[in-house]
Amino acid sequence: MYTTEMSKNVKPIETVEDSDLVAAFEARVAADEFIEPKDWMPDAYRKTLVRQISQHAHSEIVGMLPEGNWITRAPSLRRKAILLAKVQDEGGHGLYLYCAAETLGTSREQMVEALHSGKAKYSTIFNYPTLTWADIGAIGWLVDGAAIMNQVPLQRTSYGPYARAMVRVCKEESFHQRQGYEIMIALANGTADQKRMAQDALNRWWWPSLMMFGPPDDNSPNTERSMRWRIKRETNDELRQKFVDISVPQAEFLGLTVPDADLKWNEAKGGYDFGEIDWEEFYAVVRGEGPVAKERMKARRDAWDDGAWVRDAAAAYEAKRRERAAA
Ligand code: FAQ
Repeated sequence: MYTTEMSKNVKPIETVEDSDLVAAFEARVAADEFIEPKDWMPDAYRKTLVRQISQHAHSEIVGMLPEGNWITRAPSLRRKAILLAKVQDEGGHGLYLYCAAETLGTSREQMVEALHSGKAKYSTIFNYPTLTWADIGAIGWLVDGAAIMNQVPLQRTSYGPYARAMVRVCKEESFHQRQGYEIMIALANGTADQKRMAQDALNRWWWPSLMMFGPPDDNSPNTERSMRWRIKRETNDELRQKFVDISVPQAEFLGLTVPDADLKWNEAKGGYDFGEIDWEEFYAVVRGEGPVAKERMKARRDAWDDGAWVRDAAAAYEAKRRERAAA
């Protein structure tokens, strides 16, 4: 995998980089200053950011597929217009994020190539199929809900361009979450069949949504360093717990049942205890064995190939423009 290969090349910063520069960098991070593209930064910080931001960008772009698939089948003009706008927003998020990663010295072509060759990751959640209209509600409610939980702290991530991209992304994600929850409200209060559909979607999306936050902290190789460098501001488990605590009352309001027999309010911790996540499933999906992983990658590769003429035309236009300017 592209990101793992990169991290294999990470040299121990204390031994290979000027310790004064590292100390000055760490002091700036500790003082909550933003690090900007032209500032000195440890090689491992740059690589971690490229890994995380490019993975995030790929997730937004691949994430357009499960919902894009429903635009032509949305049940009304209003729902169609909203879904179209949402899917376009996700495309925009991918573009801001690719731009943020490019400021670290990697090209968009390199990132896209890493995705298409299977070396780069994207979120596990987008490897599950959208079987019914209720899945569009569940994605907005739970997937965008989980994305917001993870991304609100990223507005304060230590790398300036990533933090600033996140401010706009979070505003849009918040609309996405509401539109999904509103679909769920309509279905949960609709006919018995519609309510069953909503419950079925919750049953299928609940556990994969919890997996979006990544492996448990004690099995998360990147968390410790990313927390120290304030790339991540909260750990995977902290965010997952917050997500459960917010989402369970929302499910209750809908009159739906969270598919977890072990779910129980824990007064002492002020949060819910919940059942064990199927980590084998998570790692299988990370390895590219998700239910619709092949279909997702094929769609992305085909879109890239189909767009070749646009890239060629843009490059030819730019070459002519430069020729004219030089003449
Ligand atoms: N899927 O050491 P950690 C969205 C990998 S956006 C796949 O804990 P880290 C919007 C991880 O890369 C959703 N791989 O890693 C939307 C690492 O492998 P590596 C995306 C995963 O980076 C909504 C290894 O496991 N959001 O949904 C996953 O410290 C609706 C070990 O993990 C972001 O990307 C996973 N779920 O923490 C769009 C947010 N989890 O690279 C359309 C930014 C972990 O070392 C429709 N990213 N891995 O080989 C982050 O916050 C972090 O990167 C985490 C992972 C929390 C995802």
